[in-house]
Amino acid sequence: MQKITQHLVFDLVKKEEQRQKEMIGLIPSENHSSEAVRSVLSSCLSSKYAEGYPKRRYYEGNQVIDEIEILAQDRLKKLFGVPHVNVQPYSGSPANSAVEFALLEEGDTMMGLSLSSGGHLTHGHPKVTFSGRYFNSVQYGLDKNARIDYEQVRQLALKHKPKLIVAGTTAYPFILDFAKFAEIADEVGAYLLADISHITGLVVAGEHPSPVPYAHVIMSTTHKTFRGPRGAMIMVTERGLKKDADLADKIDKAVFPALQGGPHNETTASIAIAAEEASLEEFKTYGRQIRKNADALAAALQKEGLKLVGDGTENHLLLIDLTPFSEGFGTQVAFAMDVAGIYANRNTIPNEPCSPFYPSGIRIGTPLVTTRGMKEPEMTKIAQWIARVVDHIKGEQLPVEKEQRRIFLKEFKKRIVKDEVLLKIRAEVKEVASAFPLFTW
Ligand code: DSN
Repeated sequence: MQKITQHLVFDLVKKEEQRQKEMIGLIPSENHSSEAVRSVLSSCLSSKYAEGYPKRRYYEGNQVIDEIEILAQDRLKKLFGVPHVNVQPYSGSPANSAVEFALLEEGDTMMGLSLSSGGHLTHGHPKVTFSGRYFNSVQYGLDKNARIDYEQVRQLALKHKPKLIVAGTTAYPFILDFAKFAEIADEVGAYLLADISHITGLVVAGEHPSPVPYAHVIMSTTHKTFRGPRGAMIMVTERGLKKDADLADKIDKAVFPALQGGPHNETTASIAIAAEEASLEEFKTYGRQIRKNADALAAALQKEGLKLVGDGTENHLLLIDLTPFSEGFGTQVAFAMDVAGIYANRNTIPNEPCSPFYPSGIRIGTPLVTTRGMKEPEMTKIAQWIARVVDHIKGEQLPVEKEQRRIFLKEFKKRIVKDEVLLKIRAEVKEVASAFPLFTW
């Protein structure tokens, strides 16, 4: 008889849980979710096929699933004040692809913030993505203060007459001016899609202006600041229905049957739970603390002598500019921080002088640590640890030649996992982090 080795997987899950508890997570797009959200994810709901929409399914036995999906839709409609929500997209990229598929024909023009300026692949990144290959993609960028260049957006829109403008970011530390985007979209008759995946929790908590009065369609993942399961939702606003009475129907048909099959009911149910959690007063406190922590972290990093893109943050996210140390230093710093017990990701900075593969920045954010209950004093400690890591490896220059870089980084990685200074910081991080459960709200 074949030996059952399921315990190997369970052991690895435990190991990952331990890693998360002992380390400090600063990836701004990640979050820990509540016990309720997580328990529904492993329920019997995943055993059911429910292709279609409530009351219009292609499989029998969906009476309860219908109730669940309607509950999720109703809670989100109320929370955001929108007339239509689709909760079936598997995640953010499929959701943006569905919006694009619904609103554009092949070859139509769309506009989005370029990836290197803090946009997203699905916002029209050329050549390698669906949005960049099947549509005529025009990318806008930032001004000299690292903020979205709204005048450039306007000029490009007037010139290229896009059918769709995307307002959304993944590495941008400032408030998005949805009113300005709407003004430009109206001027050229374009649909405005707000991709608020990173900031949904801040919008709900009143810590970032809402796109609801301005956008026609709003897309968000549900696992970032919203703190739900890995999934996504597409909302159609009153303004959207006014522009196009068929908008909701177009979006629904693009999600299913155009791009997806059966919805993940367990995800739908946990989105319903997350929507209720987000409607509570505590969630406002959570959003406020994300912001306070981000400001505290920014101030402490600057006090340690580290440079931030835009000199700080207006949301949950910060970009450390490492060019004062060396160009392309982000990779080494991200590796070394990970050894020191703090995980983040390397990222390009505006006008990146090196390359997207060896960028000069580190992207960090406060949603994860705030969910754990950390506050301003911990932000000061985190900034000091990061500064110690950077100071310790600051001579580790990336070679110029491509093959040399690969060899250097391989050697560097091998060397730093045993580095005593970094391992000492790791022990300090572990002591502090272990005192904070993963989810405290
Ligand atoms: N991968 C996400 C992020 O890290 O920002 C965006 O989809």
